[in-house]
Amino acid sequence: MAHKKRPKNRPPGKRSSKAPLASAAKPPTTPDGSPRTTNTVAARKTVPLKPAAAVAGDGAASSRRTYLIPDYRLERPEFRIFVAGEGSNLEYRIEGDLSAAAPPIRESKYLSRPQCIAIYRWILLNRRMEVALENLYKQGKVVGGVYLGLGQESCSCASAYALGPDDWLGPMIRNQGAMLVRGFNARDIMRQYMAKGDSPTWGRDASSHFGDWQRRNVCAPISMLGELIGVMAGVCLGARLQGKNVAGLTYVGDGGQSTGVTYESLNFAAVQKLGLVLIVENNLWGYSTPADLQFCVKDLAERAIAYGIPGIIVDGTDPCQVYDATHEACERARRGEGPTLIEAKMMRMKGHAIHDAAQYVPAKLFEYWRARDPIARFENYLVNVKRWLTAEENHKLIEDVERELEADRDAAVASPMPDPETDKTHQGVYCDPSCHTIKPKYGAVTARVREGGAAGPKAVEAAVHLK
Ligand SMILES: Cc1ncc(C[n+]2csc(CCOP(=O)(O)OP(=O)(O)O)c2C)c(N)n1
Ligand SMILES: [Mg+2]
Repeated sequence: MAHKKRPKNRPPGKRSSKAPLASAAKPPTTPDGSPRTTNTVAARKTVPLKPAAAVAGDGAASSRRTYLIPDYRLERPEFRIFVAGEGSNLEYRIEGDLSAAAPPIRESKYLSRPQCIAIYRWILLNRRMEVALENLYKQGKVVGGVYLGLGQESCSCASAYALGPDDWLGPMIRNQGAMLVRGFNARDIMRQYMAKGDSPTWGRDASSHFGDWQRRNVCAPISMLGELIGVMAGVCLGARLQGKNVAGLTYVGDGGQSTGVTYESLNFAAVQKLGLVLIVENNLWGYSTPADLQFCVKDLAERAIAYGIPGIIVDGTDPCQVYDATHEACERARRGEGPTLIEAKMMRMKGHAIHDAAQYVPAKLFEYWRARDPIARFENYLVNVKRWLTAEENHKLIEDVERELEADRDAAVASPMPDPETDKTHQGVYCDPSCHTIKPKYGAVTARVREGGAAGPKAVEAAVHLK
């Protein structure tokens, strides 16, 4: 890791007054009053997000530093997956303590009762829609594959819920819950999977590969892992050129974050102080590769240190933690203070796609995360812990979601396939100057014209390039 330069006028060993006093080297000591489970740790006090700043030691140890990465989790599981056996007996095994009871939901600093209930509803709808999609696939009605976010619904829904009307979303294929929150309906998502003629892309593309840059501020998912990060950084830059700082929320997996474009895009966003909010969805698997074979850092949030931006860890199955971290990151983005990296730890509870039975995953790992199911835990929180929903209200809410979903599914199934006579699938692939105008969304574009006008590179730059 590159060493930070010491400000010229500060003697070695003197701590910067800007450096946070809390050191990551010290274990957290302040319980927040939440009940503990066996390996539940007291949550560190949440602190306003600042770039992961170095805390230098004194005297001779001044070259050693530790960094502050807030961790909102109420549980820090310690286990590792490793390869064992040989030849055809090769398998993944798991080592560590998997016996702890599930942690409680962490109380949100910002969410009100109706907001929590709204998020709960989105999470339920997300889950029920994916169950319906799985059934449609098994009935042979889906064209192509189905990619599910089972176990990750809290992360998708609660993060998108933190966006404001002028902010932007760049979902990945597992973030269908985020698309629901941003205003797409389950009917359209199901039509899209079945390649129906009235689906958002008229049957031209499969799965959740569609967006809406005109009304909902949503960029379509991009399959090439990491590429959305640069696109969302560009969205934030575009808005900035129009005089507005917006938050651009996107996601990348534990596997996808290893790509070069992740580094390039995040570094660009950091240097330009763009409002990118990147959630690294560490769901422990990238295809059949366990996270332990994908990277060596303990927590992916640590990567933020190298970009000079805030990094934060949340339990991705806890909607309150996800919301709080995303909300804080979005506020930072809107203040023009730059990007944030949020690592959401959770588990992909299905295979990579519906055709993958995930037999390579140790059964004990599924058991462990099944006990941390986002819906069951949030339901318990709302009904039994906070008493914000009575059993009857909860029952009614679930019934409403199911009724809505069934109507959406029936309508999607009844939708026509693309009609060869009026087929639109070949349209809208390329823009030509006559097809539409793209107007600035937030204001007139203002770009600084450098001295001497835009008449080519300065002599000194040209000289550098010619070397
Ligand atoms: C640049 C790039 N390399 C490889 C792939 C093929 N690929 C698609 S999904 C995937 C695994 C992704 O794992 P992860 O990023 O952890 O996301 P998850 O599926 O777990 O949500 C791979 C390797 C791709 N789409 N893009
Ligand atoms: Mg993954």
